[in-house]
Amino acid sequence: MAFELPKLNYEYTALEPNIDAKTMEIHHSKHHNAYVTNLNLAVAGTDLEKQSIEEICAHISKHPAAVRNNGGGHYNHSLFWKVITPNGGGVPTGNIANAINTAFGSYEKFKEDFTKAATTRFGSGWAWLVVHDGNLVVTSTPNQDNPLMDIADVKGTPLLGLDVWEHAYYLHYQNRRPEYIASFFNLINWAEVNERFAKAK
Ligand code: MN3
Repeated sequence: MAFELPKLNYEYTALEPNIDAKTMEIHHSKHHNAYVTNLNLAVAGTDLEKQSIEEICAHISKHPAAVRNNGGGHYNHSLFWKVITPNGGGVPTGNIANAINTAFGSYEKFKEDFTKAATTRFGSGWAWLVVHDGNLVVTSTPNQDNPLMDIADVKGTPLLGLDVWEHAYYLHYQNRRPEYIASFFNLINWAEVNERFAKAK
């Protein structure tokens, strides 16, 4: 198979109480798994089988909707599992801390902007911190789109992404998306974000 469901670096229970074990299990083993299965079906027998998911996203306007939806779903979730971690959160460290201060004025202002992007994304989608033309920018995308895609309003290299589909929080938080977003800041893996930032520059 061209694409595979990545293993998590932690147990489904490890992000409690911020994200409950049942949500993690269903989100990873059912939702993400379905994006991988359907992406593989959509690319089977085409030259997309040999492309990386990043390359596929970069030219997404040329591909069928099944590739856009499931390819985006695979890329987005693969990033999401890595940018959250048990014992994560707190203020950023390393180069990303300075870059956030330069771009947003302070970590608190970044948090406010990111929270607003995640809260106001109507329906299903994602909030992002990206490198766009050398600058850090907060943006959001609908459905399983992402800033790597040539159709994105704000294009860039994703450093941090938050899934705000109801399947990401509804079991525990029901309609309380803002509480789920607040909990995300307890989980951010700043070491991972720094690694992505170093490669994006
Ligand atoms: Mn999801």
